Amino acid sequence: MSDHYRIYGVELSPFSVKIRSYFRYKQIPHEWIVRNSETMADYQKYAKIPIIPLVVTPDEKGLQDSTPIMDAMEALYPERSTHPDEPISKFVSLLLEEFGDEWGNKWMFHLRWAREEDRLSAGGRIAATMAPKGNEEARLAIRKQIIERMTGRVFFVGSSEVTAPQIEESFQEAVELLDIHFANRAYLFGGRPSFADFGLWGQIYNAWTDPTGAAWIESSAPNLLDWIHRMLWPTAEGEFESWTDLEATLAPFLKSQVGDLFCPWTLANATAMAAGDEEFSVELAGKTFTQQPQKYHAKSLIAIRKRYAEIGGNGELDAVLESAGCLAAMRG
Ligand SMILES: N[C@@H](CCC(=O)N[C@@H](CS)C(=O)NCC(=O)O)C(=O)O
Repeated sequence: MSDHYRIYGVELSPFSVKIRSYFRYKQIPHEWIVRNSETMADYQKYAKIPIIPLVVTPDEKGLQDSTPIMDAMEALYPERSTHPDEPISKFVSLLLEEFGDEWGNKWMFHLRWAREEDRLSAGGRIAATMAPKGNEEARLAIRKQIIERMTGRVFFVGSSEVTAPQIEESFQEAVELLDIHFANRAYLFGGRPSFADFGLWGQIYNAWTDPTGAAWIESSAPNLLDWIHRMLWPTAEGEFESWTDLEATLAPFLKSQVGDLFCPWTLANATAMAAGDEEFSVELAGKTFTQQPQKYHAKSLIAIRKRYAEIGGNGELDAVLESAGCLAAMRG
């Protein structure tokens, strides 16, 4: 039995850095292990599916899937809770975490692989962690392979010539709204990080490590940039704020991103999955968004609905979700 957790991940994996930041904030003893050719055999001993992050517990159990990992750790390490006490904020935080993982991942994936300079940057950095040290030829060959594989996969997250402007507008609007929200607070729900911070940050931080995402954020969003830096090593700087204090600047983000885009998208995705459709189209803020269904999202929609159902009726929360356009999706 070891005395610490092991996190297998890579810097360019948004879900991996999400979990690393969470462990750092919770002060859970852990070791960050880059998954590469040297550590692959160990990784494979514990990973049930070929995704990162993989957390190996002190008693040698492999855990995967970032949200259930945080749930499990939150139960074991309740100190420095990452759930606001107040019910509205608590649920909105869970919903924003789900949004970050699922819609935020479209921003990140699209921005990383849509343009040549971003591909070369990300492909080059991934190749550098995989190629033998000092072997430039091997690095370039791996970079080429990665870029070919990943650009062939962008349609998995709905990125195409048609949806590119929609994904980019969503990202730019999110950057603008979050920058306003962070003008006078350290984290999304006040003075300490919540589930929502970890979910959104993994994606936005990764987008910021790429040239296009960095240029867009750094040219216009200094408060968001501070949060990106802060979330690498998050600390408690104060208490959670009440929803009444957060609402003025967080509700517009909830409506324009979650209510107007993510909720109708995830509902259409679930319907298409259930019908076995190969492709679906949905109107998002007046524009048609077309992609093939994504299996995992149908599963995570069920999980967030379960969290909503567990609350068992809260009129104030329902009013917030209704005015943001999110209530119908949570009720199913
Ligand atoms: N739902 C999973 C998603 C994890 C995921 O998609 N990980 C990506 C990297 S960010 C992955 O492992 N892709 C395959 C690979 O890199 O081998 C979670 O929350 O952990």
